[in-house]
Amino acid sequence: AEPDRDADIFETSPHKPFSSNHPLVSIVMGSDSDLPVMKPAAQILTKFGVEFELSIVSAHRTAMRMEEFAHKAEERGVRVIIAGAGGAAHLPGMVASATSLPVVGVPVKASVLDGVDSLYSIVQMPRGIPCATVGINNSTNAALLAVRILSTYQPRLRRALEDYAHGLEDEVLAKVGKIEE
Ligand code: RP5
Repeated sequence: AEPDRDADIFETSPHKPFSSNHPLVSIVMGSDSDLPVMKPAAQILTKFGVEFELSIVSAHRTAMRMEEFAHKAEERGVRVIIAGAGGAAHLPGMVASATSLPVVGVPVKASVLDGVDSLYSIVQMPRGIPCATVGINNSTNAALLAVRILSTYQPRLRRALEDYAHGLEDEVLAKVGKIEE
């Protein structure tokens, strides 16, 4: 199927394609074809009331934009970067090398290798420059990890994470109840 390339999510910004003037989390991806995979991260951050921005930053097609983005993120108030990319997915590691902010990489299943190429590219960052890595296409977990990082200094988020976990528990228990009926 044709990837979902709808750009609504990019269109809410005063200085497009960013979507918040005071983002704590920056979601970047190598291509608009990554958007369907990265959208759940935006949904999680919205649910938790965390301001974020979302944009396309390609490590190889827009190398200078990537450098500038990574260098300026901290002074703009960003606290966590979520970076998704497919194929030879160097974006998260390259961004991590140009900032000391925590970077969470999302391996995007974008190629003939089922996303294993992206996973290995991100998780195998050489010693010295860490890049947290979530499962293939799991931008939900990337956003939840970003919320956990922010919750270290925002007690409101800690409570919200506890509620979220209880919600997951309730969902499973409700299913157990149905099976046993
Ligand atoms: C990577 O190449 C992107 O992150 C994307 O996952 C993949 C394919 O990009 P497009 O050819 O769809 O633009 O840089």
